[in-house]
Amino acid sequence: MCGIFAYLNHLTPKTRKEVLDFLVNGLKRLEYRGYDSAGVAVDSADGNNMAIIKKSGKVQALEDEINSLASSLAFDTIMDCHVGIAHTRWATHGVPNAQNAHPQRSDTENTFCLVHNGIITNYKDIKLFLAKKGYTFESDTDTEIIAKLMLHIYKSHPQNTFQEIVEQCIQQLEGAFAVCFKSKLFPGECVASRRGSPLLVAIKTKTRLATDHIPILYGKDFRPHGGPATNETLTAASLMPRTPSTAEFQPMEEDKQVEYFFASDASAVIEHTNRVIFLEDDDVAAVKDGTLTIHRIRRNLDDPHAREITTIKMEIQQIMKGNYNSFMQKEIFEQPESVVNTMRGRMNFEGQSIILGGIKDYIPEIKRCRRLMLIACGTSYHSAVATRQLLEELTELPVMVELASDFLDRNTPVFRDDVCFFISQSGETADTLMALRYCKNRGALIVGVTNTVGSSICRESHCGVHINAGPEIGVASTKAYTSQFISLVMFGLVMSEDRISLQQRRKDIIQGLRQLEEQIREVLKLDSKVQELAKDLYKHKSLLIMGRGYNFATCLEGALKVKELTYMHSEGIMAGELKHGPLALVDETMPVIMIVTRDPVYNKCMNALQQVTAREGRPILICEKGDKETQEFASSILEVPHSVDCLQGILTVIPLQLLSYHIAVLRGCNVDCPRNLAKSVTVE
Ligand code: G6Q
Ligand code: GLU
Repeated sequence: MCGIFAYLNHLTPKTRKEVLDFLVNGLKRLEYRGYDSAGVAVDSADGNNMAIIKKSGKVQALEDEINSLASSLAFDTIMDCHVGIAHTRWATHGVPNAQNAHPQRSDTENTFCLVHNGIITNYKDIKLFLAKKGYTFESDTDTEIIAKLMLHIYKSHPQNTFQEIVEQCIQQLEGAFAVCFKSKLFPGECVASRRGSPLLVAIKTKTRLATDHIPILYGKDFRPHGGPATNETLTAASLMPRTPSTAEFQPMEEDKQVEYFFASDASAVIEHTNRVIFLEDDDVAAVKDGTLTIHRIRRNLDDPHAREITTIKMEIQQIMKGNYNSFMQKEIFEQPESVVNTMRGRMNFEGQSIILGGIKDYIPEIKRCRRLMLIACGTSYHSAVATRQLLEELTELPVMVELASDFLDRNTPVFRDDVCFFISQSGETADTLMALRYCKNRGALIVGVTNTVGSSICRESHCGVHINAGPEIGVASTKAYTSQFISLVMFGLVMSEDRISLQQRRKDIIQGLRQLEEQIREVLKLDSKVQELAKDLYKHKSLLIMGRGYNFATCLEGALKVKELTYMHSEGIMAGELKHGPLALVDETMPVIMIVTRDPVYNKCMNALQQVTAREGRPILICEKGDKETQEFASSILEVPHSVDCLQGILTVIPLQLLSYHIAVLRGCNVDCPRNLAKSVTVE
């Protein structure tokens, strides 16, 4: 996830400084989507080449760099027609530094350059192919192969248009992407496309546009080999504005003035125009001579004739958060996509195989170790608790789960043949980092599991898994948790690949992973029901969440969410421990949530449920859909779809994320920035 922004002015003279300001401000609006490095490409001052300026860190660092280059960039030069592209990155391949920042380029001549959001899963194959053809690479990104591939296609088909080259290029790409290209060969032209990552085109004209749709040109009936267009084409004339007073189009010279913006979301363009087209997967949008065309390679029966130009009426803040009231709420609802991104390019559902590129070379060594240690803090620690049981089963190794802070307090013995996993969304948590160094000093193999490429934990690990959940802005961790959970499950699957006795189990889990996206969508539909429950709960002082086995981690994580967001007391209780103390808390007034799913400890959970109801407790139940027998004892129920036991925790935690969110709203708490807490805890 990252921010793409491009600006094209056609017959609308702008100084170079104005163009750069547009680009940088566009990036600032998108910074919430990714912020580890940033870059821009504009025409060079002499107009014969491109100037690509990149900087690691926030957009501010890029802006400072641009300002320091003021004289060589010729800020005051006026450009009538120009294309600038810009990017703020959230690294997935290659650490955040200037070299890996975007735009990435095809060659030192800057023949083609592009900005990219997403992950190209077959980049290694393409890189190999291009390397054989003599191409060399200057970054560690997956993105760079796209630039080189563009050049390669161009060299093979020099007669092709810019748009055709992009069309051929994206046909070779697998994975998710939004891309926006600029080329030295095609000045004044910009081409963009998307598959799986968002992208829009915004149009600004002086007066009202004469059209509210852009016809789609389909490859089959549209200029097969550079011949004339046979489809309805959108000409500069039809895109031109007309003055509101006349119904007739009047092609006056000034009406040809048009500006286009390409952006990952509308927050970056809304200050310029509210007329936007949301591109669909595999659309190729091209601007040439001030005219926008949208192309698709082939036409299916139900495909539309045109893309609508919509008028958006949202405030910037609202757009950044989508239709959500807070980043946390948005991140909860992003989970169907973020879990897919965690698995993208790693899980082969057909072949039942999994590759974790960042640790694959270490797997033989890990298989020989004497124990696995999972070390983390807070929510990240809970992802370790959630997967411990499965890792024990799939690896047949002892698995210790440790809170990083406590681990250091104890001078815990660690040995050379230990493998230590450090799980951290930010990759910067001081306690986790200290524990990492402690284990590294003792010779253990260090595996980082983080959401932040290039973070301290990433850099100091021997190998690792990037969870690819995209930036998490809300202090309360939600989508990072489910992605950490899945990353650890995938690790277990890799470790058990050659265990004959575990084949059926692995198949079930892989099948379960495949269904997660849909099942999470279904769980999210509980939102309004959860909101109703929150109305009953928000005035209480305390909330107990009980469960055991695979669902115990959900209790801990749910209680942590409630605590940090609502400032209510909440406790995750291991149901097996009830009789040993916590049962004393239960009476008819104490709010209790119990998680009871059809897993190996179902009967034991039912015992706990009866212990609670016998004390007049009327628990809210999180259980499997249609499980009438269990539901009999509940005051209210939240049904989640059935999954394989070890993945059920991904589905049971979501209602608790939603519940803590709604209680926090009702109590008037700041959801994204709970009091006393920070997103990244860099002090011990
Ligand atoms: C909770 C939190 C918090 C977090 C820890 C560890 O909602 O965001 O508990 O998980 O502070 O942070 P890292 O995962 O970044 O190491
Ligand atoms: N995969 C690309 C990279 O790591 C793009 C990441 C992004 O979306 O910011 O460079």
